[in-house]
Amino acid sequence: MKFSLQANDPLSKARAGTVTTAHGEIQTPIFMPVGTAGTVKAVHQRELKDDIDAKIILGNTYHLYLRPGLDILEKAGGLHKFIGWDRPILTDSGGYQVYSLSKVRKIKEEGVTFRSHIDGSKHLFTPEYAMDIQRTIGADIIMAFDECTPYPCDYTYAAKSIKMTHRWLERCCTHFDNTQPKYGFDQTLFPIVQGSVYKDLRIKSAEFIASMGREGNAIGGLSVGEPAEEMYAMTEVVCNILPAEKPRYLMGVGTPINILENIALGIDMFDCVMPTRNARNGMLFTRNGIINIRNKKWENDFSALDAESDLHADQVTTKAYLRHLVHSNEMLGAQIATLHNLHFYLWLVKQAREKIIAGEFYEWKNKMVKVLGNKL
Ligand code: PRF
Repeated sequence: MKFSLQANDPLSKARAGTVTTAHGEIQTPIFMPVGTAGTVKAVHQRELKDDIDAKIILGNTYHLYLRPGLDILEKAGGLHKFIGWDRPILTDSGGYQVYSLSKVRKIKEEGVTFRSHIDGSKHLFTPEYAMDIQRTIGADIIMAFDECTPYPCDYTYAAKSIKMTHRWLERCCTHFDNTQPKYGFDQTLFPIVQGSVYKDLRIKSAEFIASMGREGNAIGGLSVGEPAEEMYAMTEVVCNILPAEKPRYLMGVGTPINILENIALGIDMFDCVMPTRNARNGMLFTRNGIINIRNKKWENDFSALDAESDLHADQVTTKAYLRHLVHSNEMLGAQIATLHNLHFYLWLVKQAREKIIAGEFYEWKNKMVKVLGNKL
C-alpha cells in the first residue's frame, strides 16, 4: 500500500491524498460503504461501480467468518472473487462486532469468547486468529483486533483496556508479519487507537500506535454515544500524534456533519452504516438537509428526488413514489433510498477533496455544516 498527499487545507488540518492498493487507487478523503456480509445491503456491485463509483467497500470478519465461513471464502479465492468486486476492500477485525452483536462473551488476555448471534455456537477470536481470518477473506486493508470500550466507560477500565489492546496489537503485527497473503496480492494491517474520552489515554494510545510504524492508522472507540464535541476533541488530540504521511481512518463515523468536522481535523477515511441503514427507514440525506420520505408531506410531491443530481435514480424517481415504496416496505424503496444516500455521502467527500485542493475547504465546510443539520 502507498499513500501520497496532494494538498493541505490552509485553514484546517484537512488533506487530500491518494491510497494505492493492489486493487486500485482511492482518493481521499473517502467514505467506504459498509458491506457487512459480502453485500452493501440493497445495492448491487454493478450499481456500486457504475452508478455511484464507490472506490472501496468494507466487510466484516465476524459476519463472514460465521457465514458463509472460511472454507467457502477460501474455495472462492477470497472475498473479491466471491462477490465479484475487483476494487479495494477493507475488513474490520471482528472486535467491535463481537461486542455489539454476539450473545455471550468473555474478554480475556487470550482473546474473546462469544456465541454466534445466528445459531448460538461458541467461538474464540484471538488476535492471531483475527489475522488468519482476514488473510483468508483477503481484504486489501485489514484491521487489528481491539477492544472498543463502551460509552460511558470509567477511567480505570479504559486505562486497562488500552493496555490490552496494545498487547493484542503486538500479537496482531507479529502474526501478520509471519504469514503470507493467500491470493497473490499484498495486504496491509492498520492498528487502532482506543482510550475512550480521556485525553491522556488517547495520547498514550496514539503514541503507541504510531510507534508500530504500520502503513496506515485508525481511530476506534468513538461515535459510541458520546457528545460530538467529545469525539472531535479526541480526534484532534490523536491526529496531532498520528503521522501526517500515513492515512488516518476514523471507524464507524458518522453523520455528514461528523464527517466534515473530522475531515477538518485530519481524517482521511470513514465508514458508517448510517447512509445504508437509515435509508431503509426512509431517512434521506440531501444537500439541503435531512428528509424523512415516509412523512405524509411527500405524499403528493411529484418532483424528482434531486433533479440536479448525476445519479439516474435521483432524476427519475419522484418523492411521492419513493414515499409509497418505503411506506409499503417494498424492496425497491430500500434500493433507491440506499443508492441515493450512498451517492450523497460519496458526493460529499468528493466535494470536500475538491475544496481542499482549491484551498477553500474551511469556509465551505462551515457553510455545509449549517445546512446539513436542517430537517426538511
Ligand atoms: N473498533 C473496531 N471497529 C469499529 C470500532 C472500533 O472501535 C468502531 C467505533 N466507532 C466502529 N467500528 N475494530
